[in-house]
Amino acid sequence: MIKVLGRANSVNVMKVMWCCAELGLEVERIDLGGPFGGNKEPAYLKKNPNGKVPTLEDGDFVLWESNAILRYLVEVHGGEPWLPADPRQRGLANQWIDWSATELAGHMTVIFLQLHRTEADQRDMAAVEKARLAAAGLWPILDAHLGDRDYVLGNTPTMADIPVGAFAYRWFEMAIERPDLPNLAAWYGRLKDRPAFREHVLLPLS
Ligand SMILES: N[C@@H](CCC(=O)N[C@@H](CS)C(=O)NCC(=O)O)C(=O)O
Repeated sequence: MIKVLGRANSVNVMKVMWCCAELGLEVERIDLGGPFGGNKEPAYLKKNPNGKVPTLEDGDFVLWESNAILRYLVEVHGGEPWLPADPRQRGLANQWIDWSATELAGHMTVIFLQLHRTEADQRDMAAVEKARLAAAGLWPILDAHLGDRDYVLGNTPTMADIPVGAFAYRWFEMAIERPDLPNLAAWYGRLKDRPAFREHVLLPLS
């Protein structure tokens, strides 16, 4: 059985758990990291030398980096529609997955860690505002793209929706000022209709 090592409230664990649920995979998730600790223990570092979560175990195969895990899961346990067969569609899916990691994640993480994992009197609100403005400049790119489609690649959700969808949850649920992005909001509403998204992503912000 597949094992996912990592606490449920990690955005990167959320992505993996949401993907597993969409693919109908049986998964054992083990709490690790954050208040649970264990991620700096030698036994864990042997599996994931970064000391971060998530780590996937599929039998004796071990994999870290949440987006690499997503790609592995849809390749080995998924297929169409989650893994687009067409190389151009797959390229576009990877474009959005990489965009989430290289452009969006850093800013979203600053906002989240400051507002939800830092005591109010310790918060660097200038850093929050800088990151919020940066993110507010990025989300319109996805909003424009979603103007003529229901999901990132078209009429059905694929692996491309997962990383941006997990960050969209924080974007829409954190108490921050947001530009009006109707296509993004409609897509987020469609994700919220999905049981797998509700179970693994729509958790209390903590
Ligand atoms: N690029 C990595 C980032 C992993 C990461 O930063 N994980 C965070 C949680 S979202 C972590 O392990 N933080 C330390 C902890 O939970 O103790 C991935 O996508 O898997």
